Amino acid sequence: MSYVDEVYQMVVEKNPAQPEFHQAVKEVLESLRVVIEANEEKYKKDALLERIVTPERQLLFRVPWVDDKGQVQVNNAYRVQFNSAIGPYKGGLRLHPSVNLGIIKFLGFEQIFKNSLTGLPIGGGKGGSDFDPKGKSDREVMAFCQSFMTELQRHIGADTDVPAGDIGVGGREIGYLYGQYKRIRNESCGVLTGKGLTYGGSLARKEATGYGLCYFTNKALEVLKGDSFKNKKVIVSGSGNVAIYAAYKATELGGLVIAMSDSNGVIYDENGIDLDYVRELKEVRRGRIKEYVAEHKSSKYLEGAKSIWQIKCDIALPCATQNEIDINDAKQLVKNGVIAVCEGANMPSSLEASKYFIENKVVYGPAKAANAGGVATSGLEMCQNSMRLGWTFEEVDNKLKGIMENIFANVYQVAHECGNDFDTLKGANIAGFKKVSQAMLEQGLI
Ligand code: NDP
Ligand code: 2IT
Repeated sequence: MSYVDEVYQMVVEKNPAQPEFHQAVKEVLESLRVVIEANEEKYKKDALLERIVTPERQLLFRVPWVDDKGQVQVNNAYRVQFNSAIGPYKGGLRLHPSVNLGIIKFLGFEQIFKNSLTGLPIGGGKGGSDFDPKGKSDREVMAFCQSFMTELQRHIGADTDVPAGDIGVGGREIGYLYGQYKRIRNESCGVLTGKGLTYGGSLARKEATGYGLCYFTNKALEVLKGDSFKNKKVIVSGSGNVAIYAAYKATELGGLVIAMSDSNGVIYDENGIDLDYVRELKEVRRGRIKEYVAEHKSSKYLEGAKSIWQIKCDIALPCATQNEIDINDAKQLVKNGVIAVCEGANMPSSLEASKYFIENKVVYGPAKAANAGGVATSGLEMCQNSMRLGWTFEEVDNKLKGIMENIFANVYQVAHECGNDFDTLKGANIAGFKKVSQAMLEQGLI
């Protein structure tokens, strides 16, 4: 058995019942096979792959909090500090009932390579809890966040581990988390990113993942197809932070967003979705996407999140969650003539689906490259916090655009060297791995 296959088998055996983690590891190891096999003995002697698939540290803790009825509730919480070879652990916190250790490990593993691709000195980590913010009062969310941070604060720090948002964690949650960190530690610093603009946040961080996704997509379309967003029909799954700002930027670049969704269903309008309405509905009212159709007579509501992939479009931007596109969805998209599928969410396509896009010469933007604009701008927030200075929206946005175009250039170069310009999956995994593996080897036993 080859070294790559041995390590994959070890991961499956040592991490039972963590299918998303297995999937993320398999994808990366398959891409790396060509690099590893060219120098197998050296990598094996250094146990480099065993080290890279094993988190440096995993924290599991309980979060007790009191609900509005006076009842004590308990949630499970996690922070996986996966790899610090190139900088402090960096990655979001996810609050969703589906969260478990395997999901946090898949996200933390992806983050290592994504953060490497940004070119900034940030390592990989991820955290979260099975707490469900949906339907909770602001006071309940605050009580949870304060209790969560009471434990987490002893493990993080501006130079150690810097969490941020992910599903279920936006400006409100980061505010409560940061406030509690400060009360306990008596420090104002860049320990969290995605902070509010009144207390050290960066302009353009909220927009960054969605904007970055579109900068990446537009560049990839230009290089691989001599095309752009202009006059393209775009579908965007999800209607959260990433989806909303991806939809705005796609529109600004000349596309027409005809469908969006949440976990219950899809809104569809051939004339284009009213994005200001969606933003207000989701960001301010925290409502459901179904409410959109009552006030937009030309739109339709389709039950079930999956139905979005049936809609004919030129560009698909999955921005909801992992494994939202399976092989059948991929086949349907290709059959309907899609020219680009770029991932705002983390691992939204199954491995089979990703390969199908590449085989069919679809412009494919793998998550760890295409959605790196969020964490890259978090890196820019850390930089501004360290300098005790703030940049303008335009300055941050220009840096973000430069970073995304640079990521595409690096990914494309490796894909080209590997003999298939469309194999951005291999391109992203190999380009991300190169820097991390070199940093690990240069620092001895980490
Ligand atoms: P939000 O919580 O703001 O929005 C999540 C959206 O996805 C909602 O519309 C939600 O619908 C939908 N969704 C969540 N879970 C599911 C599910 N199981 N099935 C179907 N739909 C679902 O999160 P974000 O926009 O921040 O994150 C979206 C994706 O982008 C995630 O994969 C995240 O990891 C990734 N990402 C986020 C970054 C960031 O900076 N925030 C950076 C890079 C990647 P509903 O309201 O019904 O739950
Ligand atoms: O998946 C991701 O890259 C994020 N949720 C953002 C992480 C960050 O630290 O900004």
